[in-house]
Amino acid sequence: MSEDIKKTISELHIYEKKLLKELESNPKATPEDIANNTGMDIKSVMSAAGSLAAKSIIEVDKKVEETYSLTESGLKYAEEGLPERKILDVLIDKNQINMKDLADEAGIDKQETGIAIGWLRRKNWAQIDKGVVNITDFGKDFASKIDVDEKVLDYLKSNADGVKLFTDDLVDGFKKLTGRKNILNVEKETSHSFKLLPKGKAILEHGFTIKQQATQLTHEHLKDGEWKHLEYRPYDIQAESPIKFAGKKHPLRIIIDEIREIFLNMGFSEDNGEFVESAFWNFDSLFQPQDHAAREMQDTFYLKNPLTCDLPDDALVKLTAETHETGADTGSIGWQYDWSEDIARQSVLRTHTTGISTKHLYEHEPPIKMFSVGRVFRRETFDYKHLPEFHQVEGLVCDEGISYQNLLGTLKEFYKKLGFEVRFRPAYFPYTYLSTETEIYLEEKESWIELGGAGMFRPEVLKPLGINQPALAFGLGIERLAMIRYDVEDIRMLYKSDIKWLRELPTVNGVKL
Ligand code: FA5
Repeated sequence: MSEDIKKTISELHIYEKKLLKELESNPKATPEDIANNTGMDIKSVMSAAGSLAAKSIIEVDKKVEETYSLTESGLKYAEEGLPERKILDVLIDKNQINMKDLADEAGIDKQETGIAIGWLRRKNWAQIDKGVVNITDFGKDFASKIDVDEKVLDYLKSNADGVKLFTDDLVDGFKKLTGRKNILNVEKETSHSFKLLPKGKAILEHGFTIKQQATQLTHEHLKDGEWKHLEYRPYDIQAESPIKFAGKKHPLRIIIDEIREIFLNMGFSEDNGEFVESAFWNFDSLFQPQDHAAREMQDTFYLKNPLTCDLPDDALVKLTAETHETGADTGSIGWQYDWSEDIARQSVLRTHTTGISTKHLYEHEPPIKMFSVGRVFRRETFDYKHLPEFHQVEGLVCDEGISYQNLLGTLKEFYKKLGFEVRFRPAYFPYTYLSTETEIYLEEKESWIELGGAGMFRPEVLKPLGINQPALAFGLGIERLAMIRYDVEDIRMLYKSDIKWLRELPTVNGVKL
């Protein structure tokens, strides 16, 4: 305890010490007393008190006192009577008044009549029937009686300096008046009082001296040798400080950059495609038959503008058509239907990044090692793992001797570098054989979630493109990786711009602020 107290004392600011000393000699000292006695200004006293309170050395008690007085119109009512009283005075003579004559008869402002009628009813002094105001028996009684709010008006008029407390007989009237606008003035006065806590008492018992201390070493101190004689106040390195949130990349951007770096380090080069693509590259070049379910309007966004896209050169189109129809020289019998150029010309928002792989194969000679990151679009309904617009990373390796083993090895290596352990499951894609899907286990959902599709391109894909070497390819979802990396249960969170979540996310993978 004593060591603790010594440390606390050594870290006290001179103002804190002065305040404590004042409380020692006068436990009831107000901030003003302390300011007067020590020569500190009130702001410094309050800031020292706040700091002592934060260290549980003293307690700061705040009291707000309200003083009520009459506003200008309040005073007018006190002198001339409330508008409902003026009407009542006339009603006592006449028993009833026509609504339209009310202001003139009672000598009140037209704007006041609405409020006055409201109070006449509330006080049960009058009732209104078909535009006529009639006095009640209860109202008649008040000819000689003063209502509770009128008593308070009177009281406030004779206490022009203001009233802090109302006696019991005035409380109801006061409440009634607070319900009316522009009658009462309220002045709030805040006062503070301090109380020594056990820690504060222990500090004073231990005792300390008040000496000017240096908090900073200045150029002058060093130049004139003053630094040798100065006493320095130690820093409290445990003191709380406000959390600063640094500007940073969006979590999706962080993971995309990381993915790019991993593939570049694995010797892949980067290619890019366009969001708007022909159905030819998005589907036909991938041996996806023209009546394939994925090509349906309910799965794919077809564009009006541009309505169609150009097809590549005739030889490729012809070979693709033949392969779809009969299998051409690929060893397959194709899909056995009439292939349509018009369908292939349709423009679509690309549904995956795999069209980039086929285009890349057509435009490059093996050996090829290419990756591409980009947005893809599907007519999906939102749910915790589906978005209509998301990112994929596509990968393609083509060379003599490339095998399915290389595909599994590449994917394993990629996910390992990202910090994920995945499993492979056999799958089907019209353009690959063998095919696989990678999955990861989601603890919260107690289920496996699919991360990406992959496979060896079929001859029906490669041959028309003029490729005779084997090729592996994969298309992996990026948002799903981000979900797991950032422990997000719902994929939509990534696009919500939830500022609290974004601020508190690690700036760099795994490094909390
Ligand atoms: C494809 O897109 C294939 N082109 C992958 C491929 C490439 C197979 C090359 C073979 C060779 P799939 O439709 O399964 O496959 O999508 C791949 C991944 O994208 C999914 O595993 C998932 O991680 C992600 N994904 C798919 N749909 C959505 C969606 N609506 N929202 C978010 N992520 C999605």
